[in-house]
Amino acid sequence: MTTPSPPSEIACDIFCEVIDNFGDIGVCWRLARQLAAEHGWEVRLFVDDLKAFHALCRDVDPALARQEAAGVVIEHWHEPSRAGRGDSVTLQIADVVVEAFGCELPSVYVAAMAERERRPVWLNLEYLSAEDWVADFHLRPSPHPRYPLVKTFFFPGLGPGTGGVLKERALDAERLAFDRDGWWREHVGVAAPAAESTVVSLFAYENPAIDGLLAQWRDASSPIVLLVPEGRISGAVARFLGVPAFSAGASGSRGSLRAHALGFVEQPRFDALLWASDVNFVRGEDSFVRAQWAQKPFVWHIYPQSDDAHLPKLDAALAHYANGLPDAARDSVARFWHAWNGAGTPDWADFWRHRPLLNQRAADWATELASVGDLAGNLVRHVAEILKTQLK
Ligand code: TRH
Repeated sequence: MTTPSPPSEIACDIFCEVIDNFGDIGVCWRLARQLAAEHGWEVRLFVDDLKAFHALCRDVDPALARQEAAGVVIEHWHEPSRAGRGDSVTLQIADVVVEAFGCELPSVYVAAMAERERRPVWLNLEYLSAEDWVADFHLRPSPHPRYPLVKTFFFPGLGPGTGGVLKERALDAERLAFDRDGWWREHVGVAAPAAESTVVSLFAYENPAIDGLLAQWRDASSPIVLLVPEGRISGAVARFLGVPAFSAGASGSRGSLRAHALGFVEQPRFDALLWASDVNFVRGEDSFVRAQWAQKPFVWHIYPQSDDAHLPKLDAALAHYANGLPDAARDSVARFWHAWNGAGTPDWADFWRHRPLLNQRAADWATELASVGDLAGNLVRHVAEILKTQLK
């Protein structure tokens, strides 16, 4: 019997089902690009909703069954029983199979995985949670009930012992080289605001707390400049400004508040919005992570779940992020985040009076988070270990 040699180039298939919004494809697309660009993997990304994908990458044509972008092969995954163009005989099975967020792999694909000479490394990439239990469950194996296959849970997280979160190698260098003035002229069409203004970016779901917050910004003692990417909260901003819509290119003022609506940009350009602002309102999973790498104070609108299952996750994130702050500032961040997520009324002045501490904490926290290692690198290391043991 011949011993299979290690693959010279790792082939990886990532399966992504878009539940809603942009987070599922946002995370998968970022991971796929990073595995291809930084680790030299041959990546295929199977996605069931190419329209959501097109918003993040304009090169993706929703009409095509198969295409390539940023060094990643993209397959429109439209038939649940099939994956890719092959049938069950010619189906190509990758060395590494990533099932994102518990989506169900096509049954023919799983059957073919079991028949492959060298069994693929099968990972279930879970949603990010900062809760303590995550470290215990990260990398736990789950044997398949029928096939000789083992699926391993890969848990992103904010603490040691988890899979970490995605971070590109060049991200910090790009942030440090960021041309703020140029960005303002190109993307907002005005000069960058003077230092006495506070620039707020607002990426959020519909939120009943927004009306009160907009009123506080209107009445603020110094200028507030609000940047609103077109999306689910735009309608509320339009109502506050008394205009029919707040779409890309629009702007309006009330009192101390000046608001600009921005178009939805491709994913690699999203970070610049965070770098251009003094405080970032973010949501879901991927923008929440990017706000942490931006090293600016931020407010998280967590993805709401039934039975308020998201609230312990919000508190778990706070326990990490706000941990290094003095008590008064920590309590104020917690109050503001809770209020933005439905518990209480946000008090902007109470939150923003801690600005210097929040700036410092944002930088310190990014260093702490980086010590967990970036998710793509952690995943590649795990796969290398498994492949090594398979060869023994
Ligand atoms: O869009 P989100 O709310 O995504 C999700 C989904 O709802 C998902 O089902 C849920 O499970 C998950 O959250 C927790 O938020 P998120 O994760 O921040 O994804 C938004 C993506 O959109 C992110 O990759 C940044 C990107 N983006 C751009 O590329 N350009 C833009 O202009 C903006 C505003 C965002």
